[in-house]
Amino acid sequence: MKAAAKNRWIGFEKGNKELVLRKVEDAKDELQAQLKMLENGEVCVEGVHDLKRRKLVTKEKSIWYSLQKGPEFVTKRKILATDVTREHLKSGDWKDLEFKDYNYGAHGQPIAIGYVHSLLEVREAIQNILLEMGFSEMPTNMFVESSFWNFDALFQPQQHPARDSHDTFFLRAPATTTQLPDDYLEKVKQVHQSGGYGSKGYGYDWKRDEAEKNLLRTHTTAVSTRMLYKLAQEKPFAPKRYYSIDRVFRNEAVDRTHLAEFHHIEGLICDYGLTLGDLIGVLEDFFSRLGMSKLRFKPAYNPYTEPSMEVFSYHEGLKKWVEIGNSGMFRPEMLLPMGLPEGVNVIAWGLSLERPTMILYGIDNIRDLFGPKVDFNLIKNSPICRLGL
Ligand code: FB9
Repeated sequence: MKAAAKNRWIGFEKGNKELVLRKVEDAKDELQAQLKMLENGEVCVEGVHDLKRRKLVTKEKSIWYSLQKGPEFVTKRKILATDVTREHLKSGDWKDLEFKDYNYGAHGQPIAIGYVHSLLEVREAIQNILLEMGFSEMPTNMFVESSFWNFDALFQPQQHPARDSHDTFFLRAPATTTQLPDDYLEKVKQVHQSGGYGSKGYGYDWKRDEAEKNLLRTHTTAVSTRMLYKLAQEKPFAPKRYYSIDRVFRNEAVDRTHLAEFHHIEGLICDYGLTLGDLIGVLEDFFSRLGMSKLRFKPAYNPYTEPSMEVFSYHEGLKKWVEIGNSGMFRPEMLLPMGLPEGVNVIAWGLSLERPTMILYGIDNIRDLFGPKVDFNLIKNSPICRLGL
C-alpha cells in the first residue's frame, strides 16, 4: 500500500482514509522490472540503491585477471648461471649457458664488525678538538673520590645542598679516606672557616671528617683540583691546558635527558693574567669547532668560580637557543691555598657528552643512548660523527 501510494499509483480522498482512489491506468512495477533486468545480468544503476535498501540484492566485488603468455613465457624455467664453475669448464657446457645480469644494486654480505658507540664517536671528536687546541688529558680513572677533592678544595662549603646524599652517592665502604695532604688541608680549612687571600671565607666550623667522606665523584672538576694542586707544587710555575672527559655520578631523578651518571667534559687553562675575555675567547674557539658559532653568555653561580657564565648557542636544527655548558674563573680561595703564584688565574668550562650526542644523532631519550636499555640498532645504524672534521 505504502509503496503504491509512494509510486502515485493510488491516492486517498481528503478526510476519508478508507476510500482508495486509482491514480493510474497501468502501474509499471519498477521494482519488478529492475529485478528482471538483474536476472538477465543487466544492472540499472539508479535502482540498485533502492534494491539494496530493501535487502533484495547484495553487492559482491569480484576481481578477474586474464593471464596471457608473456614474451619470456617458457614451460621449463631456464636457470641463469651466476658463476662459471670448474664443472662447466670441464664439461664445456659453459658455451650455451645463459648468465644472470649483474645486480649492481645488490647489498654486500653484512659483515659482522664491531660498532663504535655514538658516545665514543663524539668523545673522540671532542678529544681531537681539545688536543688540537693544545690541551692534554687529565687522568680520570678514579670514580671514587674524597669529599675533600670533590668539594672542599673547590671552596664548596660543607653545608652546601649538593653535598648531601640527595645529590651525591656517598660510599658505605670504604666510607672515609686517610690520604689527604695535611698542610694543604689546613689551608683549606682556614679559608673555609675564616677566609684569607682577600676573602672573608664562610665563617663556619669546618670538619675534617666531613672532608674525609668517600663518594662517587659528582664532576671531573674533582680531577682538576688534584691536577692544579699538583701543578702548584711544581716550581717554577708552568702554564697548562688540561681537559677531562669521563663519567660522573649524581643522585638525580632519571628522566628523558638525565641519568644518575653522565660524561663530564671539562677544559681548563691555568696561566698568569687570564681574564674573562680569555674565557669567552676559548669558549668561542672550542664551540665553533663543534659547529656552534652564535654563542650567548648568561651570568651564573658556581661555589668554585666567580664570575661564572652559562653558555648558550642558537641551534639551527632545533630553531632555539640551547644551553651548551657552564664556565667560570676558579676562585682565589680555591687556587691560592694550593700554592699557585699570585696573578695566576684559571679559566674553565664544562659540558656533558650525552647532550651533544643526543642532539647530533637525533636521540630523544637518553635511555636509548646509555645504560641497560640501549637500543643496539641505533648504535649499529649511527653514522660516523663529523664534528670538527
Ligand atoms: O652539555 C650541556 N649542553 C649541551 C652541550 C652541547 C650540545 O651540543 C649540541 C650539538 C649541539 C648541546 C647541549 N649542558 C651541560 C647544558 C644542559 O644540558 C644542562 O641542563 C645539563 N648539564 C649537565 C649537568 O646536569 C646536572 C650539562 C652537564 C654539565 C653542566 C655543567 C658542567 C658540566 C656538565 C660544568 C662545569 C664547570 C663550570 C665551571 C668550571 C668548570 C666546570
